[in-house]
Amino acid sequence: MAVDLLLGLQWGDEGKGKIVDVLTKNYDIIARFQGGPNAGHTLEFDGIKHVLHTIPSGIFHDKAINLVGNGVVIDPVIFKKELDNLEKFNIDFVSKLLISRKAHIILPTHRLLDAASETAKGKAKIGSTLKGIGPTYMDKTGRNGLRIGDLELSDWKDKYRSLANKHESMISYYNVDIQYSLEELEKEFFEAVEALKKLTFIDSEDYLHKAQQGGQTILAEGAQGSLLDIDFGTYPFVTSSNTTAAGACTGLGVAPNQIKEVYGIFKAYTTRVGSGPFPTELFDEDGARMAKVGNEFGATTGRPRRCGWLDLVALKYTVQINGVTQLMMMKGDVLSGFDTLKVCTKYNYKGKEIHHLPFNIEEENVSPIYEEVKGWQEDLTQMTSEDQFPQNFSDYIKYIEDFIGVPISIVSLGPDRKQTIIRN
Ligand code: 2SA
Ligand code: MG
Repeated sequence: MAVDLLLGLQWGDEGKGKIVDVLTKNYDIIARFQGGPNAGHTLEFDGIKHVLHTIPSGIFHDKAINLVGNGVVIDPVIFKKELDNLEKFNIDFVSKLLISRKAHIILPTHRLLDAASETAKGKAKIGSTLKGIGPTYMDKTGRNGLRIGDLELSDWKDKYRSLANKHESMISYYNVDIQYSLEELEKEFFEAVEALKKLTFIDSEDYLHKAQQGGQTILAEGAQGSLLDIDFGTYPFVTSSNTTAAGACTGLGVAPNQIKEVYGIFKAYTTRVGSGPFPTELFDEDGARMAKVGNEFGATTGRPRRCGWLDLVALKYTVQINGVTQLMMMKGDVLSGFDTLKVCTKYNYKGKEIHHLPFNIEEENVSPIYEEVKGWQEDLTQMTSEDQFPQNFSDYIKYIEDFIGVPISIVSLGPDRKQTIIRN
């Protein structure tokens, strides 16, 4: 049996959580492969909105197993809060939530280091979510990290202590004013670790291999977006993991030839939260309108998201890198009411027209070249089938499909599960 893969094609917040929730009925296992509590995956059904950070978005379904893969970084404190929240909704997570022993742990001092590094950078800050993501992945690749499986060993606290001590000296190296009480942070951390230990830790690559051999279906769930990928994103304004398709292989132990469908999710416009280049960003009323109608605020930090027109140059790039087989377009409903829409189809790069993302994508080098398409006025949010779409909306979909060369198989017209139109 094959593994299908779902990931974001822009700078995150494309709506991955919602679509995973919609697709979960087709899968036995939902597996998160990278990122950590920097993610905010929003799901809405029965009039209630849920935000997940580390737990896979299939958790609200009765049957599916939800696996946190080895590529994920886990903050026990935030994880416990997520579990407490699920408990309120009577979700029996103990029976259907598994954690890879090889996943790395975010220490309280990782969070402090993230804050110290960002403060020291000043204006050049990444705009990180301050969840300790960068420092935790640094310890992973630096071969110093503490892993979930370590919690099963008797000496894990010694390992914890020596790492935390090292972090404390690194924090003082930054020489910035960070106020904290490590004692309080550690109390919360150790309590949360005990809560986490009630869950099942597994050798997840072996589990997934056997599940596949037994004919089970697996959906790999990505976090953030491809333009935040550590290798292929707008470096250094990126996150610290591979958010692209390759990340599913390393973050779950799934072989490339086992991946079948690659679902790529994008918004009908573009958003970005945090710093970094964004060629189609709008600073005018149009952008403000997208932010307002689209309710564009970070699901983890509450920060306002920057908004702009759809960037097809960037989208084509991420479709290629990921080998996307099906596109899913989100939030087309937010664009209702514009007379014309702009779509970026190439860049002006230092005076030359180019069709790809250059190494140096800073604002001063790159400006978008747009084509205009007709907008539509109708409210799309109540539509239940494609034949109700206004012609100009259908034309917008067709325009994107033709440009990218991949079909759009799902059109989402609102945050609720029900506002989802499957096209094939
Ligand atoms: P980090 O915290 O080290 O991973 O931050 C590095 C950059 O990655 C961006 N990033 C994100 N961008 C969009 N959505 C994310 N998740 C939350 C959400 C973000 C929030 O769903 O809204 O609530 O602010 C996410 N996580 C990381 C981040 O902004 C930095 O640019
Ligand atoms: Mg999000």
